[in-house]
Amino acid sequence: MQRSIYIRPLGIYWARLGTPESEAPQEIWGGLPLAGGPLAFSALEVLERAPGGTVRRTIGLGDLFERDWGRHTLSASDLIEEIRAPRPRLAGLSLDRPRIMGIVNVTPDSFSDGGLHDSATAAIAHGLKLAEEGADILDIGGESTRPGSDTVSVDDELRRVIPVIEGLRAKTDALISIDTRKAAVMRRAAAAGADILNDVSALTYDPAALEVAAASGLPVMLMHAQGDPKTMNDNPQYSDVVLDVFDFLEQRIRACLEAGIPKSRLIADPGIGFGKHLHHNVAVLNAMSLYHGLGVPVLLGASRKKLIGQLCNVEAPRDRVPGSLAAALHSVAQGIQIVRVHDVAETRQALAVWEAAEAGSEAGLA
Ligand code: YH5
Repeated sequence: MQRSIYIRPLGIYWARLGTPESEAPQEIWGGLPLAGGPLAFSALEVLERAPGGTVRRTIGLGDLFERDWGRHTLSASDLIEEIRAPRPRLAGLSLDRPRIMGIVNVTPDSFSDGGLHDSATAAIAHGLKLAEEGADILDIGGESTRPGSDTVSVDDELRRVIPVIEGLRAKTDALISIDTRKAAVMRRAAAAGADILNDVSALTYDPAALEVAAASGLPVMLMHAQGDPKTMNDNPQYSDVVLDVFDFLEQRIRACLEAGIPKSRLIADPGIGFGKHLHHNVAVLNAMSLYHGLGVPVLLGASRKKLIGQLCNVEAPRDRVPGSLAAALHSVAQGIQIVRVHDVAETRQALAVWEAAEAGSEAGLA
C-alpha cells in the first residue's frame, strides 16, 4: 500500500531547555519536540501525490488538526506522533543529540583514501584514531559499494573485516557497525563483537539477511538504493525521488517488523549517491526532515561523495571536506540523528560550534 499523503516538519528551531542530561520536562510553546531531540518544529509541509505531480503545501501545526483528512488512512495525530516521539537508545547510545559514525574502509580499492587502510593493522589504527576524535560509531566496510564497483566474495569480505572488528572490539568502547549486504558476514561480524548491522540494500540483497539480522538481536541500518552498485547511477528512475525513497524505507521497516525486528532496533537512511543523479541527491538532502515520519532515527551519509564534487567542482574526494561538513550541518539542523563521515575531528568541531551557537551555551558536545 502506497500512501498518498506525507508530512514533513518545518520551522525547525532549537528548543532544548537546560543541558542534554537534565531530566526536566520540555515545555515548548508554538511547536512540538522533534523526535525527542534538542529541536522542535512549528509548521508542516504536506506533500500529496497527484496525477500531475506532487502537490506541496505549507501549513501551521494547528491547521493539521483543524482540517478534515478523512479520506486518508492515517490520522493527523498518527502522522505527527511518528515525528514527535523520542527515539529509544541505539545499542545503548542515546539519540537526543547528533551522533557521529566514522568510516573505516577495509578495501584495497578504497575510494576515498587510495587504499591506505587496506591492511587490518592500518584499519584498526584508523578506527582508533576516529574513536579518539569523537566517533560514537565506527563503520567497518570490506565491500566497496562505490558506483561501478564489482562484488566481493564472502570469504574475501570476511578476511578483511573480521580481524578489524576483533581488533577494535578489544581496544575501544565505541560502537562498531558492519557495513555489509551479506548474511554470512553479518553473522560472523556479530559473533566478533559488532553492535550494529549497516546494510546499503536494506536487507534485500541476500535472501538470508532478514532472518540473520532478526536472529542477531542487533540494530539494523536500512539504506535506500536503486539498483546494484555496478550500474545504479547509469539511469535512475523515480516518480518523485523524495517520496519514492520514503515508500521504500517504510516497506523495509514493515518487512523487518514482520520478521521480528522491532522498530526500536531500526535506523533509516535515504542513501545519498546510491542510484541517484545530482538533482535526486539534492532533492533528498533538501527534504531530509521528511524521513522522521518513518518513526525511527535517521542517518545521512554524504561525506566526500560525488554530489559534493559536482556542487563545488572538486575532483579529489579528500578535497570535499568543507562541502561534506555543510551537508552534515544541514541535516543535523533538520534533526537527523547520525551522520556517517570520513572526517570525524572536522565534523565534531563543526557540530560543537553549531550546537553552542544554537544553545547559547558552551556546555555542548566538545
Ligand atoms: C551511506 O550513505 N555509503 S559506502 C563514494 C564516495 C565516497 C564515499 C568519493 N555505506 C553509505 O561511503 N552506509 C556507504 O565518493 C553506507 N549510508 C550507509 N548507511 C559508499 C561511500 C562513498 C561512496
